[in-house]
Amino acid sequence: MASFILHIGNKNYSSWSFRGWLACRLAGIDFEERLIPLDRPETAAAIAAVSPNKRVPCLEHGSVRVWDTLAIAEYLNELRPDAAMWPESPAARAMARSLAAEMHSGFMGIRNRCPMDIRGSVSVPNPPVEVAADLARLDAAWATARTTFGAAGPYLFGRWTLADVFFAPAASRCRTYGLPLGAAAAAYVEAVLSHADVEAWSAAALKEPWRIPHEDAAEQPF
Ligand SMILES: N[C@@H](CCC(=O)N[C@@H](CS)C(=O)NCC(=O)O)C(=O)O
Repeated sequence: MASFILHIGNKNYSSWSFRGWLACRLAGIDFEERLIPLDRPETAAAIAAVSPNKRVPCLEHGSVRVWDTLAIAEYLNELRPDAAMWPESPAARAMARSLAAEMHSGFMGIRNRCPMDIRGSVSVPNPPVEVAADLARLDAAWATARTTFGAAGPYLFGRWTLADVFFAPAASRCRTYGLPLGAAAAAYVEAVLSHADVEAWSAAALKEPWRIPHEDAAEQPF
């Protein structure tokens, strides 16, 4: 039995579970995933039984419970220093942590208006102002990381790190909603969506039977 258990929500809809799962993959741990379908009568009790804050993802490691994706990322980074989950240099690491924290606490326009729906596909070429503002910030943030630290590869800090993990659901939303992006941001989104772990999660999302209509891209009022 794996010593780590990651409790997650639906792969199609749960953007935080997506980040937690990608962090476990980046850490290189052997983990069992336990999926709790969201938005059903039994969901709240099922999550409360495994997660102190009644949210997923929650990582179980022996008697240790780690909830919230930032805490999961930092816990795994401490346990697995060889996985180099953050960039090497303090300056790059500071930027990577700032970006992950910014994603964690911000981008409410895109998060509220464009729920993650991996299997969805719509076209929103003229997004509402709050989504457009978030896209402009994503474009600038990604460009700063890429031009300052990204020369060695296609990701924000060259190789795949936790910073990319935190933006993976944003990249997925860019594809689902056909959001307008500059060339550099579009290339970064493509690189993220082509990462093997992102492809594996997305493929599993496509096979899920559950639907949450109010979270579907096609149901959003654009
Ligand atoms: N800040 C938390 C957010 C976790 C969160 O909001 N998770 C959602 C799913 S994406 C959840 O558990 N919702 C509970 C429910 O739908 O009943 C984190 O970083 O993990």
